[in-house]
Amino acid sequence: MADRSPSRIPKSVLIAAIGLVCVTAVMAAVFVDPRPGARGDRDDPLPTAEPKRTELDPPLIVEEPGPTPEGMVWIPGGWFTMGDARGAPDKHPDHLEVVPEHRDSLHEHEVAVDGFWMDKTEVTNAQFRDFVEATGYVTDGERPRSPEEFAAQVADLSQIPDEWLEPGSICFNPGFNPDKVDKRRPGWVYTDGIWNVVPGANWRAPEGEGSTIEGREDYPVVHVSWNDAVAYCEWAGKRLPTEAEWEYAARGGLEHKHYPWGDDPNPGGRWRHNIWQGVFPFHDEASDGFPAAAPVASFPPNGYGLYDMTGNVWEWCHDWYRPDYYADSPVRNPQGPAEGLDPVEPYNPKRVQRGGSFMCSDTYCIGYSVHSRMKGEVLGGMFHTGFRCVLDPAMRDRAESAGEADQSPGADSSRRDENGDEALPQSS
Ligand SMILES: [Ca+2]
Ligand SMILES: [Ca+2]
Repeated sequence: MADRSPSRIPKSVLIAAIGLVCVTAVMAAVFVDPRPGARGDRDDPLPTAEPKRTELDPPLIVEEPGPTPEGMVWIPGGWFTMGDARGAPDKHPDHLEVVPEHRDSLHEHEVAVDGFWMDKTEVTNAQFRDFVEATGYVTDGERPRSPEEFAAQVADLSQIPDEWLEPGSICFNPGFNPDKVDKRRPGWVYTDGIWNVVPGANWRAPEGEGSTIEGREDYPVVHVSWNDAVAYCEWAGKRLPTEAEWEYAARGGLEHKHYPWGDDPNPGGRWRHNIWQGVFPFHDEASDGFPAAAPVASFPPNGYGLYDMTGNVWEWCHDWYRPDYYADSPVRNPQGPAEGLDPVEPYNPKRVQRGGSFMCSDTYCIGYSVHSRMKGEVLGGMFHTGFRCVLDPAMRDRAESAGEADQSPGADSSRRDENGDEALPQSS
């Protein structure tokens, strides 16, 4: 069923797909940013953020408060400028029109983040397999859907095609017809056969039935929904990073740079992350050595010792997505808005994703800047979407005080608030 007509793919699923690869002019037509200068004219950039870094009470957590957990690094707390008024570094002059999420991140603002530990790498297939074997967890892509799960997206549930309800996930369709791709037409990436829902595709079978993760144990796990990622984090005694934590960590201690290492996309002619070289979606030159996902840590780490913060696979964040969040977010430990709002699908709230993937090219998506924002449907996994976890000192303190009786992974249920969301550092 890999040749399924794109028009039969659930719209919400497709939007999740496109959101990850790049978004369309259709979206830009729907969402017009009201902020002065927000259209991103390179001759009229937004002003950079005024320094507003003050002493905080209590002071930011900077020093590592205990031993470093295995597989993680300590990210010392500090201030940083979130966003980048320069916009994404690309070869696509209209990218702000076709990828409206990039417009959000033009709004530079000063943010303070308390220190935390972060996984050095994206969560791997081997790590996720340990979780599944220990818990029997079934991912969203592996289970049948009920029609009611589409209630927010479809007016008449009786009209839902049967295949929408089958287990499966979204993959790139290498067999798409390039003659039918018309980039001048709004919405081309939705409907030109570039993506397919592949029955049987899931984290165990990334390319669908018959494929396997055998031999790919150190590759990032993919086809995981936001819910799947949160379930793993809970089992591991960790949580997803907030969007601010993710960007702060991705910058590796640098300020006002596009990439974790600086502003040069490939210093000395050597690629430093796994993206798409060439014109998307027609030809990936793979001059970084990888035409698809790469084993984690195949490229040098950033200044904090983190690998693949940009490129390889997209990474889920804790936060709900709203395009206007940067304009009025807390200064310290922002945790995202209380509710998600995707202006393209206001009935279908999304969570934030960061870092771009091996499918992102400088001719279209540019999701691999440290400041680029993206969104994804909570239940939707994809073949280029994964995650990594963080742990903060308060979580570990709680786990240690509660863990005298039970130190098994996932024993710290005290991290959840009354809404079932993870308890995060104090925001102000
Ligand atoms: Ca590549
Ligand atoms: Ca990544």
